[in-house]
Amino acid sequence: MSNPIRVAISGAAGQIAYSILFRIASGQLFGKDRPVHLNLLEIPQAMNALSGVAMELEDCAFPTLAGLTLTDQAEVAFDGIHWALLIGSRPRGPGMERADLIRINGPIFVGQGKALNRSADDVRVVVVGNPCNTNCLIAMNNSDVPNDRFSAMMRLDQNRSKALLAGKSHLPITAVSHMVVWGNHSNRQYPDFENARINGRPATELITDTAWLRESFVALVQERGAAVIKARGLSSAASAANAAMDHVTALIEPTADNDCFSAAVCSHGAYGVDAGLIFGLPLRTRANGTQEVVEGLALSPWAQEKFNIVLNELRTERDVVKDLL
Ligand code: NAX
Repeated sequence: MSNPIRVAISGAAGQIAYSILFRIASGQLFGKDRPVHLNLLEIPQAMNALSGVAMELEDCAFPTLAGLTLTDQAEVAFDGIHWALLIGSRPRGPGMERADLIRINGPIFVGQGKALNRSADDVRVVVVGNPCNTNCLIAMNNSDVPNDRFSAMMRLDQNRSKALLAGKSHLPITAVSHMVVWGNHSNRQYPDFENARINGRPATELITDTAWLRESFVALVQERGAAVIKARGLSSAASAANAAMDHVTALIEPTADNDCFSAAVCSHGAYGVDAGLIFGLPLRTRANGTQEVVEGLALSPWAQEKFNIVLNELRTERDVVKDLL
């Protein structure tokens, strides 16, 4: 077996971590022939719970699990790592506004951004903890790690969108491609059914119910997280962990010729998005493992209006944390 790949996971005693750690440790993400060393980061109050998670990981006797490091210090967790999955953050409490959440979580990502300077040269940083786009913006701006190594997760939104379009058209998930979710992982995101394809054809040719697409579909995707909380009493965890696996895989494996995927990355100005914002964009991974933005997708005036709403939301979030950048 080769040298272990070192993966840091923050919020490692939380719900999403509980769904992803065992899949990574079992070799499902980086391969059955690639040992993995997990650096598990938590806050001091959760270290005891984390020790229980570590016991369970050990008790699985995964051949690919080369070792575990448990810590409440980001500098320790990020030392020499190849991947950082930043899942940990404070949840939104009752009566808390989005701006409050941004201000509470922002400082965490200042410290973690600086600590990422200890990671390996080829590190990739994936932010899942909410508000993930702006947390990613803060970490990126406080780190010497190159901007193109940072991304925030829109994949759950992409997967939710695909499942809905497949269900509506009575076709398998694999029939849906080019599912772009623009902007922010928030309820102002715009899941772009106009550019989606089903069996290679525009989705709007197979699903002709425009009212459903514009009103029901968009709102269902935007509000899906809230619907899960309402039904389950807890936020999406297994599906979020699954999306994080898909997100990492999409960054590693070349994208199929006839597709693209959605992730929030540092804008270079495509589609009129301010350079430097962490914005959900259509991406492709090249054969050499780097990403390119798919340019030239058309937005109807109706779609452009949705796009502008989420762009303005992210500009506002950036303004709220400007002293942290
Ligand atoms: P949990 O509350 O179960 O777990 C979060 C964990 O993070 C806790 O164990 C907590 O102690 C830890 N934590 C808090 N501050 C930390 C810090 N400074 N360093 C290290 N660990 C820290 O939440 P969970 O359900 O696992 O969700 C985690 C985050 O993912 C939340 O912010 C949630 O909103 C976000 N989500 C993001 C999604 C996305 O698509 N981007 C979807 C799912 C999820 O809502």
